Amino acid sequence: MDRARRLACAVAMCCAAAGALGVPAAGAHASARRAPSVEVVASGLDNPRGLTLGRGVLLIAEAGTGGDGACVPGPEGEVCLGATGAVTAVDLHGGGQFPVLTELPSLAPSGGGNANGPHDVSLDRKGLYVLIGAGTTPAGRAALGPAGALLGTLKLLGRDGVLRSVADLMAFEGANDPDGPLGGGLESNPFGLDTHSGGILVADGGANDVLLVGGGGVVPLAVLPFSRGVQPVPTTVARGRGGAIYVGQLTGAPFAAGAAGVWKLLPGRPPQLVASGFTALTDMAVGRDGSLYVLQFATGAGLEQPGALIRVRPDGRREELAAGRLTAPTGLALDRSVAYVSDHGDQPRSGEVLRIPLDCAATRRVAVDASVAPRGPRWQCTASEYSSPEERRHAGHRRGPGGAPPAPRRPGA
Ligand SMILES: [Ca+2]
Repeated sequence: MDRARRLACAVAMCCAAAGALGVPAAGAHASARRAPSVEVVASGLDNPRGLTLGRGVLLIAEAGTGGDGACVPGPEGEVCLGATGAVTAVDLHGGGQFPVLTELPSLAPSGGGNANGPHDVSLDRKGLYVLIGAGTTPAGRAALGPAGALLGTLKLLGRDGVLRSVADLMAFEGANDPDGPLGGGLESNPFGLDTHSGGILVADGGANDVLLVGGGGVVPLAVLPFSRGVQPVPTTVARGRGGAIYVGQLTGAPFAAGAAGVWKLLPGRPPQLVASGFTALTDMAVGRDGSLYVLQFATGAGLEQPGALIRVRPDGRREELAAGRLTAPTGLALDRSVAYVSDHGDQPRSGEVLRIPLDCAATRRVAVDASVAPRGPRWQCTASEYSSPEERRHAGHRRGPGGAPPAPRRPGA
């Protein structure tokens, strides 16, 4: 089994048997445009995962490389504990990487790839939240002793520098097992975090549920439905306009191309599939214009590389950014005109974070579904779809959508 597939199984924990969601597969790429200029802003990372932006700083969760501590069975064999998980910061103005948190728990097989450990980070007014994965059972964590006690938890590094406990998600799984009636088993591997207003959201890939954390408690919001025997694993959760909650998924083995979807959670109703045709989502974010950016760990069946970053416009059009440039990407953060992506996210020591321009002209159209594919003989960026006036000028934009000249502006209009 290749490393991509191993990571997916580490996230999914014992993915269920063969089968796939009955949704359209990703179709042909078209309209290649000029290559985007992708930059490496951080390197030498150990299994880099989720990202968050502070003022001039990018924070990176590193799942570590495991270690020579106690060992427990994992989905691909034995995994061993080490204090190699970390949160690393990158100074986006002055450059340089420096540690923010070190010696966090990490579980990994021999070699240190596909680790489970710090999986996501998020900032709010209280400080830095750190979501620590596990990829094991409550009994497995207990067998690791005190050194493994932070696996499967959410911590908060307060502005006073003190690391506090927010929630014990492994304990919640052990006591409640929300997907138990579906046969999901007792496992926890929290992977995705969102701390925007309205409460803290966690996507637990091992437990197959989305959780709301707050008020000293944990509330299960949703268990994604199984389909044809496949356990769809929620890996990412993000809030959209109006407080809507979106959940992205990594499907189970055999990881059919185009089988992953984005679901919208609705109070008191089953999750609603709102976008389909994706492959193995690891992160997701909502842009300033309401576009949804989804990060695919892979593009091919069986998690064949490369990965992909797809922008889904509010009108359904899809574009791929940095096409062909990503390898096993695992984390995404959006700034005004760029995306930051954790790349080689299943690798020890060779993980990177890339800066990718959101320039509309640097993307290529992705025809995923005839019902949402752009129409007309030629797709063209509209003036408002460039991420900055500089990009608009650079692309030489002079005409409106469909080749029509833009409406003249009246002074004072
Ligand atoms: Ca469960």
